[in-house]
Amino acid sequence: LELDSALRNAVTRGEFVLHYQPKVQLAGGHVVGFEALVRWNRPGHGLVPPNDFIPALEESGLITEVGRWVIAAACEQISDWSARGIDPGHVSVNVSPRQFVTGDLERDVLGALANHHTPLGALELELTESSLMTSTEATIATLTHLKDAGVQLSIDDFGTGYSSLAYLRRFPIDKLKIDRSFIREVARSSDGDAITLAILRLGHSLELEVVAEGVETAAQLQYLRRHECDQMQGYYFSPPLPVRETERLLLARP
Ligand code: G
Ligand code: G
Ligand code: MN
Ligand code: NA
Repeated sequence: LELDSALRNAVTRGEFVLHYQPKVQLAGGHVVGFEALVRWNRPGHGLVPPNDFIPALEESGLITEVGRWVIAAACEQISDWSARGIDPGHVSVNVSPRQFVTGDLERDVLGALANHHTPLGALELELTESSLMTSTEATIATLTHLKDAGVQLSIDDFGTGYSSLAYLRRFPIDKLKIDRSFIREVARSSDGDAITLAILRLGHSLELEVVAEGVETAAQLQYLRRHECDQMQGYYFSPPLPVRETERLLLARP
């Protein structure tokens, strides 16, 4: 396939870039971190969004290699900012289930942290529920080792995957990210409210931080603040930004 062969060379040709979407603390309104989101600067095509190539990477297995690049690039960026006195808070990267199964996630992450002397606690991994459903002793060991190395762990798109919640106790998770399909319904339908409230209660009773994704309106923000959601991310505050604009935002911070 043309797409596959173009993707195969994209890492070595340095065609991937990361954009950074701010995460805002609802109490106080300051930026406390960013989600790193990959884009492909494909020659002749412009900046290609991840939905157009992540599925192909997952199918071909190339996601392991690209995922390794994403982790290393985020660690390098955190260290670069840190060396220049810029504190981004935490930076999270998305991890595909395949990186657990076929890749050596633990080695990739610990290697990148060491290579770039990344400050402890700055890297966060966003895992999906499906990664955690294929839970083996190896998954538990990997997550425990990462946690011991100061890596924060969150569950992305929470509420859209399998419904077993047992993994919340088995794994050393720090945060839940409420999927934006639920946030969209907040302040619009009572179902959306009920699910969002249930996730907030579940998260807080397990002493996890809860993050809302896809916040687009003031009404959603007010709702989330009233119900003590910890952090929010979404176009209402900012879209994902290229590095330069991310730096501008960090440097403009009071
Ligand atoms: O940035 P955007 O909203 O277009 O991202 C769309 C989807 O692509 C999201 O679900 C996001 O989790 C996923 N995505 C973005 N960057 C990465 C990445 O580095 N690795 C993986 N596995 N998924 C990513
Ligand atoms: O699945 P994941 O949470 O990783 O998806 C992140 C993606 O969501 C990014 O590609 C980003 O562009 C997109 N996104 C971020 N904020 C918003 C928002 O407020 N509304 C919508 N519709 N998408 C958003
Ligand atoms: Mn995510
Ligand atoms: Na998500």
